[in-house]
Amino acid sequence: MSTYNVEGRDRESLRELQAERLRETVERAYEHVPFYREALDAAGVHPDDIESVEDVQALPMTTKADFRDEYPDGLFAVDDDEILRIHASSGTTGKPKIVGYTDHDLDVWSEVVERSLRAAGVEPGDTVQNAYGYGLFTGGLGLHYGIERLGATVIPIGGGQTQRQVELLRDLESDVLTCTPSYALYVAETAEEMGIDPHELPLSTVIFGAEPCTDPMREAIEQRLGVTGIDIYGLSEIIGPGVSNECHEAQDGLHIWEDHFLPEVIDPQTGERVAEGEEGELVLTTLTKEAVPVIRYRTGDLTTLTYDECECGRTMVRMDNVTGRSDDLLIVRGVNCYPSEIESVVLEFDGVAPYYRIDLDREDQLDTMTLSVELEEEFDGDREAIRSAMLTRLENVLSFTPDDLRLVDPGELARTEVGKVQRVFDHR
Ligand code: DLL
Repeated sequence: MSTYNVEGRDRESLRELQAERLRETVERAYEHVPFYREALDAAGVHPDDIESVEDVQALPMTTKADFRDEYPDGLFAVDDDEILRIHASSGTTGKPKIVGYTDHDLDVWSEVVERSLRAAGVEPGDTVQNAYGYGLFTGGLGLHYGIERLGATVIPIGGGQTQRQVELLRDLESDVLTCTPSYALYVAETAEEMGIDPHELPLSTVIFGAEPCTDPMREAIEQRLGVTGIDIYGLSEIIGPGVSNECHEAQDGLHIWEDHFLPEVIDPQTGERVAEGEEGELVLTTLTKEAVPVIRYRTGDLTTLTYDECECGRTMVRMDNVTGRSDDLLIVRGVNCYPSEIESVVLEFDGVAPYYRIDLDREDQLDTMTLSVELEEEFDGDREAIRSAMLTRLENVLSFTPDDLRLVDPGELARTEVGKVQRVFDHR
């Protein structure tokens, strides 16, 4: 840890640094972003009031709707000529959330991604195949510059071209693959189809993110590719990938790079902070961003925070991996559940492939759910038996069962080669 002192810094001095940076951020937002000046005035807070990190609680929150309302650049705090790059969120509905970066922001971004890669166990000289999409999505370029900054070799292949992807993994002897968790599985599947045993590839690590990944899904990735799976988290509004990352030493939560991002967890209903270790919505404040400083951003992502020191020696807080978002909640005939809960139950069963989809419909004013789950190629058991066992287990764990549970043949459900996987289709 000695070369990376900031990550093992004692919490008292970290909090002092955060307080100083919080004050600067609020000042910047107040001076340069009319939206924030109005919101801060309305909340009766002035930048000079910020004396400690706890004072963040007096600040107003920023929501996704605020980004959309201020489209395209109402939240920018610098002049156009200071913006070196633009990215946008991958949202599928409404206007995209546009973000900009100054030279300094790009530097911070590559620094936090470099840190994330080191935490993942990547070393200078390694070869990293970057299969996140390049373009407005922050995944491709975000990882790219961090990989170069670390001194590793980047293969900027981006998403898609999966056969080529597999050939390059083999021929260029990539040590690390960076991509979404669903795509990592698709790469394994494609390799098998090409007659290449994924375990024979030199690949040792997959750094997956941009989508939720439950524990059974992670196990499937690790087993099928014979790798260590490391979770990377981030979002465009805050910077992109590299807000937090799991360390390979413990693989027990994602360290948030707290010298740049200040986390809180709130009850999504009341907006109040929850106690340490309790689940709630992650709220992030940027501490060093110039172009788009963001105050108390409601990410919608559900997690918990742990301040216990990690066995890796890093003192920075860990967040639990994000398996759900507050707006993913499925309400079917009055019963609430998250897709990730369904995923965890379904993937407990042997012979089930990590591919499923949930279709919600409305018939005669009643909500109905169809759950389709794919079977493995090798499955030779009794379909009816597994179907009824799965229904019982769903009932026991989630207190409800889908109206229709379809076990489908291998390869029947669509695969996502580019972008983020969609598993829930709400036709209501
Ligand atoms: O997905 C940034 C990213 C790129 C992260 C590559 C990791 C790797 P957005 O497109 O703005 O940015 O989407 C952000 O994706 O609020 C989460 O809901 C979800 N998300 C991101 N990382 C994870 C993760 C990128 N590791 C939104 N686990 C976030 C679960 C994740 N969900």
